[in-house]
Amino acid sequence: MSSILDKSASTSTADDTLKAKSRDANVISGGHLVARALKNEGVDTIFTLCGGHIIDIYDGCIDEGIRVIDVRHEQVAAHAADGYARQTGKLGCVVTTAGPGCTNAVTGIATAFRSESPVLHIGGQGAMTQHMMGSLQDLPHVDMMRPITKFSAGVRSTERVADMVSMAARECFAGAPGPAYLEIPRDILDREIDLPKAVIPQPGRYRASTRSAGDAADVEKLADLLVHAERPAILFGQQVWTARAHEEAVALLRGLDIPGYFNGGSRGMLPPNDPHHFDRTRSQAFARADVIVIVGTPFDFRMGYGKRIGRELKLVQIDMGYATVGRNRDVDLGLVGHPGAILAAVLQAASGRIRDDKRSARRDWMRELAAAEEVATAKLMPLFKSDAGLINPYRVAWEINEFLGDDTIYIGDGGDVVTISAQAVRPRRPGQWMDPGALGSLGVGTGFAIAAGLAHPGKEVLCYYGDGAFSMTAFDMETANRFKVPYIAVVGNNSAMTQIRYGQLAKYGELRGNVGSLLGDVPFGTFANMLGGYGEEVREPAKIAGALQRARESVRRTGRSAVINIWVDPKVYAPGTMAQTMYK
Ligand SMILES: Cc1ncc(C[n+]2csc(CCOP(=O)(O)OP(=O)(O)O)c2C)c(N)n1
Ligand SMILES: [Mg+2]
Repeated sequence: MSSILDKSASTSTADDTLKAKSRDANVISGGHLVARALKNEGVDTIFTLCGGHIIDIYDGCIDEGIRVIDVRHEQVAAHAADGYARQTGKLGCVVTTAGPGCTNAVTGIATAFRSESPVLHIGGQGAMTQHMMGSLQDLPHVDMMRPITKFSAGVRSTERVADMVSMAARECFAGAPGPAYLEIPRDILDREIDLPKAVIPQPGRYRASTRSAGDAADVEKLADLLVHAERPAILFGQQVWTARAHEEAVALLRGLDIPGYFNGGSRGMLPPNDPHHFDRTRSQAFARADVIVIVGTPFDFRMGYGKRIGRELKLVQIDMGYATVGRNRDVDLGLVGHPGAILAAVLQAASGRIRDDKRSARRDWMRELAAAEEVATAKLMPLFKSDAGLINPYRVAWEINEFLGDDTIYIGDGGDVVTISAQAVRPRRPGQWMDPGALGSLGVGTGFAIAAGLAHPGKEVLCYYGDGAFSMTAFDMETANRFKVPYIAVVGNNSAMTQIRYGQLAKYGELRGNVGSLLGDVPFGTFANMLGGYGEEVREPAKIAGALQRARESVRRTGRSAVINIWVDPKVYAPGTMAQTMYK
């Protein structure tokens, strides 16, 4: 397709021709100091949507070789920065202009906040010389962002720009990770100062290690508990992946013969067929266990605030955040620190101490749970294999799981169709599951897909959307195509906001229950065609597998994202929706 713009001058910051400097090497501007500090922090990519306030940061990124990924909506930029942090284990960075640039990014930053994802949000602001005068797009950004970040501040001088970027980055990793916001006024970004006057923290010299194993006495206590347990179980949460503690976690499960359960980003830490991997029997295990260890996930609504865990057992909580341990639920033992350091220390302290009778008791325990897992799977099988004329969303979930490759990163973005998919989809490797987390934000998928593709160019990316969620951010599929990170989008289309509609129908009946939650019938496959990619409408269950294959081949061949729009039965609901457990 021809373009009305001459794009022969590369837009890529990796292009050396752009780097020819015309500036005096002894002076540096605020925008260039931002880029220098980001580079020192190991940031190789920023996600952004342009605005006059922030263009000097882009210019600095050219000098530092930082990739600038420009999207069509700041929400996507923020989700992508969050997704990039999740996929790389490093600081994610989103740069927005003042006012609406910042407000549009709020959902992405809030999502990172509830998911404890380290994201630095740098925002523009009117010039200091126009402070409080009503400049274009002026808003109290720092105050607005404070409750949804770990740190929110404004930069007051060009000399301190790099220093404050480093300060904000450090705050992102203090305790449980999370986002930070930094506002930089336009004149501070544009001003040039003598290089020696700039405070520029050096790489590796402004942050201490986060690998603290906590209190050694408590590590011993936990080792003792696990050595003597007959029916232990461990639940691993998002933090275990965020902190890249998966190897230590797996070593502990195997070394001490303990069944493992996984939620959020820790799904995929063990392959589905591993004897220590369990996913259908968590409530059974929690009801019968004698020791439960919760690692890196809070007692929030997803855990029933801890209320459903029995009182007769020993409950241990390990978390990176001091304030999370013991919140909502008393625990018998709490440990604060890096989950990998703690779990490695516990394994070492417990190794070789498990008596044979205890070991055989827990092997029986694992056999009992494995048998219960099989029963649970057999119960779901008729739904997974459903041939119903109107496609059952359980069948879609099953087909997607069958389709996943060893390297596919799976992203879920939607209501009931995606909740249902969690019962079937089992990512094959660590880091290959992405969900919004506790904020439950619809619209994360497109940004996450872009981030996953950029972080792992060799991996396949599949995002399963509800039709409601897809329409929120899908236009940035163009961004994915433009930056050569095409992905497979699958839409479970029930022409409704089904997860909400169910509760309305249950409470208000057919006559009054359909307000605000019905959507039009949109053939989303054509959306992919518009962007030069493959699209297909699927209306029969037997045709799902072939359509997914065609999408895979087309993405590989054309470098354009594909959309498989699967029309699903609007009357099939997720179990949690029918029990309305998310509100309990
Ligand atoms: C940004 C945002 N707005 C509103 C909601 C409330 N909400 C939760 S599920 C849902 C319906 C989603 O519809 P769809 O993506 O089509 O999935 P379905 O439930 O229909 O399978 C809505 C609106 C939300 N979670 N996030
Ligand atoms: Mg829907």
